Amino acid sequence: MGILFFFILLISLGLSTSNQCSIGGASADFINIFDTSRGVIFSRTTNNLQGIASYAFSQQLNYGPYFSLTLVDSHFTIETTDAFEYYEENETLLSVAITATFSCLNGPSEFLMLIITITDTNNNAPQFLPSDEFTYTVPTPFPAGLAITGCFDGITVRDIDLTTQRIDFEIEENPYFEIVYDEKSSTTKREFVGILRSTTFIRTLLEPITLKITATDVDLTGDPPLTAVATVTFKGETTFTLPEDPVFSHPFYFANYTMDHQVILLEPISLQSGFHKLVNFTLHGDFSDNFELVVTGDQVTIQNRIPLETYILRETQIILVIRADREETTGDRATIILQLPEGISLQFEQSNYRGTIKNNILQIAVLSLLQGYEGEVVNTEVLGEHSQFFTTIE
Ligand SMILES: [Ca+2]
Ligand SMILES: [Ca+2]
Repeated sequence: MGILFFFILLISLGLSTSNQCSIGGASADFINIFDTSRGVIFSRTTNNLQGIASYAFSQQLNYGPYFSLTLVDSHFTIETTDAFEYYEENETLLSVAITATFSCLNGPSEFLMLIITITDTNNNAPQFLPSDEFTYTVPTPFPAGLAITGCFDGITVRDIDLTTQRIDFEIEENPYFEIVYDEKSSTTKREFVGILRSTTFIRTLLEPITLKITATDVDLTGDPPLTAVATVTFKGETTFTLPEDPVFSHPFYFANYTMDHQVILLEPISLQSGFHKLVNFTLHGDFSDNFELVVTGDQVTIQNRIPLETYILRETQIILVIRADREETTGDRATIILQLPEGISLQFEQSNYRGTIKNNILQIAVLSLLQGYEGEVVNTEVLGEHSQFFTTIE
């Protein structure tokens, strides 16, 4: 349940049984305590010691003293001081050494060394610095995979436990951002830096987004991990916002083409988003030159510019494509299905022609076609009971 924190006190007593000056036991010792230990951590019965002449702690300590040494009524005792409450706050050493010099009732001074090893427990939760609320401005458009927090402005978490190895960061599920532990930036002891990165290209952030982030400690104590929670708010920098992509309200539009060359859309063409006066609508397709677009407000209609030729009208339908484009957008396209009128059939000007035969010559009016002959090769044929006696001349 923790990491040992060695605190060795070696007493070089130079004991001589002749002068009977000793602290009892070995001249060097190891003491194992927990970071949560308080009070007496070492006690020995001594013989003929007059007092503690001096003592010193490891020179690498920042503050202290964290332990007090006393010799009362032949009892040598070491106990924690009030400062030990803040040992993990101020120190990083996993063990501390004490050397002490004792004066004897008879004879020369004696020496002692003790090494205290402290077992770390996970008694400190991670803490976001300087507070648990962060705000970042995202200069949109922002590319994917770059740090929102920049090189020197990561999210710092402090966990003062002696054996904390790193911090596992997590962020609330969202489509834009992730957070990862950045070992390179974590150069201060006990402080761990997380960086926020974009996971996708961010075109705009119209509204601020606030997400929960967590920091969970990873240490060598074997104790359950502790987690701290903070919030981070992302605000878009609107001065560089890209225009919104135009998007048609439907992928397909249907229209009828009438015999008198009118185009009747079943519903007007419009954008469901991204409408702006700078959006440019264009028509594409094999017969796009026959038509033109008319933009009125946020609606687009289509009208005939050059009548479709007859041979085209024999088709059932033709396909046109309309595009909506604007600079710095990807644009959009929709398909217009233009239903053509029924095929135009051949029709004579008259349904009946009457002629006479005089001197074996047929006298009859010219047989003219009323419709359906434009651009077509028309074949004629004479049918009937005496058809073998007649033929047509174009
Ligand atoms: Ca901790
Ligand atoms: Ca601890």
